[in-house]
Amino acid sequence: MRTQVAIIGAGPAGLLLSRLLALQGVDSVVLENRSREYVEARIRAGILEQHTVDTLTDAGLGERLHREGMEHRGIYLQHPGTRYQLDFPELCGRTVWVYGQTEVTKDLIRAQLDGGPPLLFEVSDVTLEEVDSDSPCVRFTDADGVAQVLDCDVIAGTDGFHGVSRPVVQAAGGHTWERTYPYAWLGILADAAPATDELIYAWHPEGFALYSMRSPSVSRLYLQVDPTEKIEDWSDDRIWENLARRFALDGWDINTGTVTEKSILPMRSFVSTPMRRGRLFLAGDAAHIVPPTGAKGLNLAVADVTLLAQALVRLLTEKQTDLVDAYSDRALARVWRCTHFSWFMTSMLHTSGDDFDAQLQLSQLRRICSSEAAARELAENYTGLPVG
Ligand code: FAS
Ligand code: PHB
Repeated sequence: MRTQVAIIGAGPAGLLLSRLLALQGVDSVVLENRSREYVEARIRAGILEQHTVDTLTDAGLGERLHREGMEHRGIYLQHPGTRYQLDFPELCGRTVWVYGQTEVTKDLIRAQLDGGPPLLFEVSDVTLEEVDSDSPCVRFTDADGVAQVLDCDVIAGTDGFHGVSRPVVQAAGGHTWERTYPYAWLGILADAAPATDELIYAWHPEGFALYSMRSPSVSRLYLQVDPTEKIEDWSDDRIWENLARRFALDGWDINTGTVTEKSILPMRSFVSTPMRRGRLFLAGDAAHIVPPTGAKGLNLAVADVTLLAQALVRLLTEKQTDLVDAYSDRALARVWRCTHFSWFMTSMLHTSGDDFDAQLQLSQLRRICSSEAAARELAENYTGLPVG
């Protein structure tokens, strides 16, 4: 087998990269070790920055997004007795969209299988070879158990945090930073109409809570728990009781409903540099992880592949190396900005049990709710800074 770009991983990063390259006449093959059903069933992000919406729309993937997605003009920040609305258009002229990553992935896969570049599910034994040469290759076993060799010009490592690509880059040297937070998120999907028009990020002495949504009839909610908690110890009633306490506000009630999914998600910040080794380029969670408090993970993956697609088109069609040589530094500038913002939101909103911390957090929240400058800084970062 031969292609110009071998893409490892069919998450949002890999699928969107393949689409963006195809639109510029660069061919690729996407290799995914899970099944289509598994990939499409993963419940993850929910907020799309304007840049992400524009990129998907310009790539011909915006039709269902604009029909079913919900444009949001802001968020609420809450602490006991106060629920304050940030107006994004007023503060920074941008909005965000609520449209689940699950739906983004389904749209990308449907387009890929409808005449797009090859997408092979359920591969195994993926190994990357000759990445320091101009003719790397990927060895793998296909879904029928047949050993394959994919010769290519470039390999894109978009295989997430547990993939095989980052270790190949790190084997030639590099640096990683990691911070594991002393809390986790218990997340639920519920057949319940959201009791709010926009997301609520709530600080509470018992812990953080986030009120999000997927549609006018499906709510997505999270509450801060200890990382050692076991989901089987959390009945639906216990979850709803904790959420109701943390969002409590006079004259307002939470909407409960049937919980259709619940899980506990770890919280970490992770950055790996560089994002390149020879003809192997990393993008998305393969290179970095952010805690979901800033709604950055998926959007950062999209920003990476926007830069990487531009660089690979320039390399493979114009034979110019300037953009691939600059890719890692350009991508990492935004990675660190989003890593800081995600850390900032996480540190401000999650209780540690220390009362001094609590006073600092409440002071920061009151500052944002009373200062246009402080609110604008949050709004600009939350809605996404320009890419590139
Ligand atoms: P992904 O991990 O999505 O995709 C990588 C793909 O590579 C996967 O399909 C995997 O199966 C495949 N793969 C791995 N190893 C392979 C191999 N050896 N060979 C072939 N394929 C291989 N972000 C938010 O903004 N908000 C959230 O609320 C949020 N919640 C999250 C919850 C969870 C449990 C997780 C894990 C992440 C969450 N994220 C959230 C972040 C998430 O949305 C990621 O940022 C996003 O999926 C990044 O996309 P990719 O880089 O494509 O990586
Ligand atoms: C979600 O809807 O899953 C979501 C929204 C905002 C976040 C994190 C997750 O910050």
